[in-house]
Amino acid sequence: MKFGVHSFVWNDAQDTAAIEYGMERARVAGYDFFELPGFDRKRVDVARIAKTAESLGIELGASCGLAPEFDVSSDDPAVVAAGEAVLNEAVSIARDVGSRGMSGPIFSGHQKYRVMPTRRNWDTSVAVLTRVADRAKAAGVALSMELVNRYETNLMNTVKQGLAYIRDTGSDNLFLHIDTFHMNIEEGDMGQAIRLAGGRIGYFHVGESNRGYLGSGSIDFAPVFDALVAIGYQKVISVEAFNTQGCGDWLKAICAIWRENWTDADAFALTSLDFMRAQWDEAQRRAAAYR
Ligand SMILES: [Mn+2]
Repeated sequence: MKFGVHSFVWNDAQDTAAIEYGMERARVAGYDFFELPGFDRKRVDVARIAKTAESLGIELGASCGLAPEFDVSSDDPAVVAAGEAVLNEAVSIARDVGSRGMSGPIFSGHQKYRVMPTRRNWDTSVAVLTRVADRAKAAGVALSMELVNRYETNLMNTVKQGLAYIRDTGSDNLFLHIDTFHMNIEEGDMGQAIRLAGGRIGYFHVGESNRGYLGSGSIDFAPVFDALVAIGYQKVISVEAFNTQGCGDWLKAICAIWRENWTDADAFALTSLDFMRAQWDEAQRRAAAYR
């Protein structure tokens, strides 16, 4: 299993130096995979970070979220077009850093909505992601939509809804990016949700219920890892967490990062990798007893 870590564990990853620092610390901690957030290509030397990743022997993954002015489910066609352009740029960055995938909450604005989603919002979003998934396929990039909780989108929050959305696109290059922090709010049974998603899982985030140290919250991870083993999941499992320096003010507000859950990023990275490896190994051993 490939284990990854989000760049926000160390910093906001918005320039070349910040990204290289995070990548190096991730490699030292023992990770195989490093997740990048969306960034402005003018501030980041994309070719250089691709080369650095290669020399460190760490795989890069790309992700992004959409601010309200780039909401691809909007009723305003100008906002939808702006959002589609952001997604196309994110796919091209993913290709150029050598990432095999691009993930994140990319099907709507990443925000707390105060209105019900409409059929038109859904259809608008589906039409955009159908096109973006096609372009991503041509670029060799698999597109994964992160199912986030009700406070961060209104369009869909569960695996069942995500699968219906993928069916509506008809795409074979659109997958689900699922996250234990969000599932803990939205799914009645995380193991069943993972089994339902099955081969459509493109990317997986491990986050504790309080976004703090893994094991310090209320999530029961054993059924989660049992389900990942049961479906034969073979992609990447990444820990996602933020410190208050780890993301900009906009994302801090969206994700309600109001206090430090931990301060030593390197220690957080090390213990998270140990935790995920132990959970994975224990799930393998439990499964082996019934083979
Ligand atoms: Mn996540």
